[in-house]
Amino acid sequence: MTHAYFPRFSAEELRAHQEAGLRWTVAHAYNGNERYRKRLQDSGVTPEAVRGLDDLRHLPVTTVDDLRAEYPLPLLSVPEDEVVRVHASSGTTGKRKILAYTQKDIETWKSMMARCYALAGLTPRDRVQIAVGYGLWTAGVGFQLGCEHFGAMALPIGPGNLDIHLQFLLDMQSTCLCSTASMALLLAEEVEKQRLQDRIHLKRIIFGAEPHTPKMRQRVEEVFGLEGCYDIPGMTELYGPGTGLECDAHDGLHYWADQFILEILNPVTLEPVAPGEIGEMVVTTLSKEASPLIRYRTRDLSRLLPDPCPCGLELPRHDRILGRSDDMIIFRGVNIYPGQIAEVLETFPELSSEYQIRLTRQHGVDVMVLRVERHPGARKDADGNLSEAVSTCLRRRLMVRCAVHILDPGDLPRTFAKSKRVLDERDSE
Ligand code: ADP
Ligand code: K
Ligand code: ZN
Repeated sequence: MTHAYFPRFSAEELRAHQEAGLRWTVAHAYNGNERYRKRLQDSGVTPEAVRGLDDLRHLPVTTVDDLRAEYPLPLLSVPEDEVVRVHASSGTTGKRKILAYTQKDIETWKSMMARCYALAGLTPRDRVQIAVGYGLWTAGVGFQLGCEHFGAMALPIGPGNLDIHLQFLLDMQSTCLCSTASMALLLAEEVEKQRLQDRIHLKRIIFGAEPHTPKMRQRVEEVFGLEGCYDIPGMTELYGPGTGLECDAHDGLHYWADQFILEILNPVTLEPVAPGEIGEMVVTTLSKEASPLIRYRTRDLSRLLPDPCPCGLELPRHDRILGRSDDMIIFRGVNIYPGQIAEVLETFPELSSEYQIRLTRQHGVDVMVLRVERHPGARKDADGNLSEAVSTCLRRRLMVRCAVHILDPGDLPRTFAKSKRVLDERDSE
């Protein structure tokens, strides 16, 4: 690991650094953005009153509604001539979010991304095949900038284009792939189909943008014979991809606490959860200029992992992103996250990682149908018993009744981007 990319802070130094960043951010937002100033004033907060991390809880939270209210340049806290670029989110949930960057914001993001490549064990000799979207999205640009800054060779292909990806894997002998888990799976399936495994020398995959399951990872690792897979978190509001990375201990993700404060709050009461419990990730940036975040509710669910990491890196860790609080399905009055269904499916070796949930309403009653693919190695004639067993398990674990249909491997739609796991058609009937 190249230490140049990692700040060596003691716990006290990190705290002092975060407190200085918090004070700077509150004053910057207060002076630069009308809406922030009003929100802070309404909560009785002046910048002078914010001294340290204990004051964080008195600050109002910022939500996606605040972004909508100031569309198209939300949270803007610098004069417009300091803005050098905008990016937008893919809008998985509702209206597109557009966020602005200053030159310094781009530099910060770039070094965060470079740190990710360093933690994943890359060197400037690596060839990095980037298979995520370029353009308005942060994904392609983020991986690209960080890769060049780190000094490895970027192969900017973008998503889709399976033929070009295969050609580059073969001809360029790429050593690292950056993609969504869905795209990695799609490529792995194609490589297997064309029996190209022995001619490809991919060592690592960095994947993000969507949750993935251990099964997806295992399948991809097996096909490519990888040294490691690294989960990368990121969101447009917080620069883009690269706000942390899974390390070689493969137990959670280190996050860049020198760039933002992470709180885990109960999404209903907005109080901090007990250490190690699941809650909503709420972030406060420490040096972001164009669109600073003060207690921004990400809607993503995770938990802090308080124990020191065996890899020795002192930066703190959170668990992988376990889902979005928006993805919650309310089914016959029961709250369920797709991730909980995925966890049940994980326990059946006869099933693959690919599933889809369809919700409809029949005679005023919610109906759920789960479609899941059989594992390529499993027997088809056992489908009847299998669907029965899965259905029983879901009823016991999540208290939902649903019909389970077992499909052949490859029957569900594949995507280059984020897989859509839930089709909610209850309002269209
Ligand atoms: P959106 O998808 O809302 O349009 P973005 O394109 O900015 O917005 O994507 C950010 C979101 O993608 C995160 O809030 C999170 O829900 C999801 N995401 C990003 N990386 C991961 C990851 N490694 N694991 C799980 N989910 C992720
Ligand atoms: K400009
Ligand atoms: Zn670690």
